[in-house]
Amino acid sequence: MPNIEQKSIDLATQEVLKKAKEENIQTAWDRLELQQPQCGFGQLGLCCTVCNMGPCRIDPFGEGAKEGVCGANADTIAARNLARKIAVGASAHSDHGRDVAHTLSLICEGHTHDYGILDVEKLKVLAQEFGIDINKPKEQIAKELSKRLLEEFGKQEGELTFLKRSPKKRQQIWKKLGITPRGIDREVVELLHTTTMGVDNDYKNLITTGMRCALSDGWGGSMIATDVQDIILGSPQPIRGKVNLGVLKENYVNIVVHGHEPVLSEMAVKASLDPELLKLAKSLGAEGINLAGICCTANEVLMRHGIPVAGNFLQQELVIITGAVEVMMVDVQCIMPALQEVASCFHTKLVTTSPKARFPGVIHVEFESKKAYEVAKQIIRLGVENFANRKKDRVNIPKQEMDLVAGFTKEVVFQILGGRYRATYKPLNEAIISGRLRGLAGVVGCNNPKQTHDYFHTTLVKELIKNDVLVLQTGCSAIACAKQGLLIPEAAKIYAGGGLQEICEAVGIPPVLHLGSCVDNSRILTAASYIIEEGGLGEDLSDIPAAGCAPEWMSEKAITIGFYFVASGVYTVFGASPFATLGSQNLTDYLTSGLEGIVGGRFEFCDDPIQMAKLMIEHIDKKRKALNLKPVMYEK
Ligand code: XCC
Ligand code: SF4
Repeated sequence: MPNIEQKSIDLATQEVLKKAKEENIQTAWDRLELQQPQCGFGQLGLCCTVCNMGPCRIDPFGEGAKEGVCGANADTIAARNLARKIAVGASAHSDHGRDVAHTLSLICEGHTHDYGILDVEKLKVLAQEFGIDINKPKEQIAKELSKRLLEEFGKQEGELTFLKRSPKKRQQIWKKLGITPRGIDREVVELLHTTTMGVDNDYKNLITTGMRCALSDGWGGSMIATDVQDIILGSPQPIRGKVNLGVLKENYVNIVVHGHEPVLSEMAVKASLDPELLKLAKSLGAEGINLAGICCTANEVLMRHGIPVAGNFLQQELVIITGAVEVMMVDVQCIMPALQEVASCFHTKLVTTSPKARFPGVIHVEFESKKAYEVAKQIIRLGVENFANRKKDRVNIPKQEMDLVAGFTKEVVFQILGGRYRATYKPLNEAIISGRLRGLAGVVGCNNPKQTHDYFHTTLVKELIKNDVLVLQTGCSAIACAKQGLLIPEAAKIYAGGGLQEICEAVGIPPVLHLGSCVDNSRILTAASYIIEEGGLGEDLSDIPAAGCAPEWMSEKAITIGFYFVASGVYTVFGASPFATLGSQNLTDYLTSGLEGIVGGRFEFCDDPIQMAKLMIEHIDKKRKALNLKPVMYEK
């Protein structure tokens, strides 16, 4: 049994885990132990439940069956299982994108007055990408744009509009391979179709179809989510915030938002400032209402409002176990079913809001864009009224809280880097060309109790910045590094190499830039395209001295993100188990080497954070060499 220090490096997490143990409350770490040993066939990707002749399993090493009842072998079964995960991950982020685009259409039809068009510039940029005339009132532009955006989901032919953002050469590679996504829903459905019994039996072809589906998320659904959220909620700007369980306040009504879609959390921000609710809170003995977030929706309200982040994925149960949370309101994705039981050990009210994501017996207040503010107010009122039920003797809020700076986007990052009047990537490109910066890394993804919580993210990122690699982050990974103080400008002096330090000091940025939630990985794709457009670093995304990594991933969404990065030409390292492909050596070889000659990117599986950094740096150096760039200025 791992001790508490092996479960997490985060002191606040350790403290609450001790409390959970004393009070006999189960967390994900305990349930992981109860699952031991986990199913070996599942771990190898060799369990097939696709049809009712099964379930079948392949014994790759012993004397057991090498084929399922239908004759499917290890390669087919492992690739099919993986393809299904890509489809599910894409459906999650893209369905989120659809809901946001739908909200935009409600705004311009006058069906909701709780949101507006806050970034008119961005609205116009998008409209132009879709060939919409922008010489008309913004509502009219938005109306046409939302229609076109929603059509991207159901399109049957042609190609997704945002693909045009990528370098010409990349578009040609996709065309040649036949992986240019046509419509978002179409790619998900087609991929699922190919995985049913007796359709695609070629593991390589399954991966090809999988890449097309993943691209439809990265350059489609997720990109729509990010960009339309910026339009209707405002584009983030660099902003200070605080992170970790210490952001909960003893004398306040604590409301926690958890999930993914900021159309809900944004309203919670507004409602938490409602004078009527504040008055009620005070009349019930609280000093005020304190809103905090968990997971990606936390990143959204942090990026736009500086709302504190209570923690990342593995802290969702712990935030309740502090005993200080009146309401946790959730929408979709990454919400552990266990929350219901944990909440029942305390006064905390768990409130579901999405018709897509309910728990039996849990309070459900359905969120509707048409009466968004009203719904948010109703939920926060539940919290305020629940304050009196808090058991003071069961409250333990850890002290740990850390400052951070977030709110970087593809637009502002590089404005800050020097383009005072116009967003330009010149200073960034020059920094890489001159060797002041070695390159860029995207470090993203979840937590997983199989790995020491936050240890992989933070160890990897420290090693990268030490070697003058500027790190771009999203999701729970960004929260992990923020907790360890890596997202403040001062971190450069302590952790960064000489070149990165000079840049951070000159422009006042942290060595690790927080770009937002997981749909905002699409910001990284667009930023990379701008880098190529600026010039001097090759012609294709695969030429850039850059690498990606999801060191503590758990969600299917992470797999989809990995695939759209790889299919866009990025070398991408995954920690923990290698997607359960191990049972098929052919598939594993294809993902980790075969793909490079085809799409320019490939996967790497690695379970040591220092080694991950080493591999990423090696790749970055390889790309620097191919571009004939000067040696890195401050070689370690
Ligand atoms: Fe979920 Fe997005 Fe993963 Fe965190 S990083 S555990 S997906 S909240 Ni997206
Ligand atoms: Fe078994 Fe083939 Fe059916 Fe899968 S599809 S369960 S391998 S018979």
